[in-house]
Amino acid sequence: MACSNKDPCRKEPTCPPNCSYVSNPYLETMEEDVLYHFDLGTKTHNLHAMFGDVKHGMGIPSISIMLHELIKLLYHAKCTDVIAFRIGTSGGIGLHPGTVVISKVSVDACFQPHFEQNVMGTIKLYSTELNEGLVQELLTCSKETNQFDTIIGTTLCTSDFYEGQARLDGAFCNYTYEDKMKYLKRAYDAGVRNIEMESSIFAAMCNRSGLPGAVVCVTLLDRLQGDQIESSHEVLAEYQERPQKLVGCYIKKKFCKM
Ligand code: R2B
Ligand code: URA
Repeated sequence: MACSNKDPCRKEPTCPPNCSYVSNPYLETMEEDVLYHFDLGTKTHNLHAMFGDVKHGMGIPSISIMLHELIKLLYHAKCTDVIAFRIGTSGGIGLHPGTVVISKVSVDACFQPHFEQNVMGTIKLYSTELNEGLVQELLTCSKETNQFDTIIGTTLCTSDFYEGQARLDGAFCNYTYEDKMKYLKRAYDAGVRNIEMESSIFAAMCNRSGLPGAVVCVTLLDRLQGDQIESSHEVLAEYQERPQKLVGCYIKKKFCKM
């Protein structure tokens, strides 16, 4: 990579270190980088100590912890008019891989539209319906950009990638191919078009907090055809950009009016 800086009074930029996600040699030449909108800076804060170990995991427990703290952060920061998006990947049911699903509701393994929260041994049920207006606005965006297939559907949220999603390729499997297909077909008949692992608690916590929320996930495979994710790295990388593109388009349209 060629790094050139014509101003002799300024330090020569060095190429970004390997581990970096940024691609800007000038960052290395700055005495301080103030992240204005976060009210953080490289001189005033030890960003590595504060955030160096940030790695959100997968599934309901991880997103639940993150959302608790995010919702409190919004409160302390006195944020208003916030919209929450869960974007990510999923397994499709009866869809071409690469299809983006905007969830109208997240259902549990029995196709019920609620999340069961066990609080001190007592089960509380919270609705997992998603914001209808947001769903329609996102679909309109997808029609306007018209870059990939996008549908509205019900999303099945599970606590496990293998048995929880009726896969035949886990470490354990004490059901048959026929059982799997019967379950996935029942899911399809109940309106389920994709399966992932975070939407139920996301929807429940959005509803409890009053945050309008949307779940937008791309499908990586059609579960009626198989269990293994076999597309190439390049294809999967492109698929994974699709929910970001759709939500990015919504944000631009809604908040960047010229
Ligand atoms: C979708 O993909 C992940 C599992 O591979 C999980 O986080 C999810 O919801
Ligand atoms: N994520 C899931 O949870 N399931 C899949 O099949 C693919 C991605």
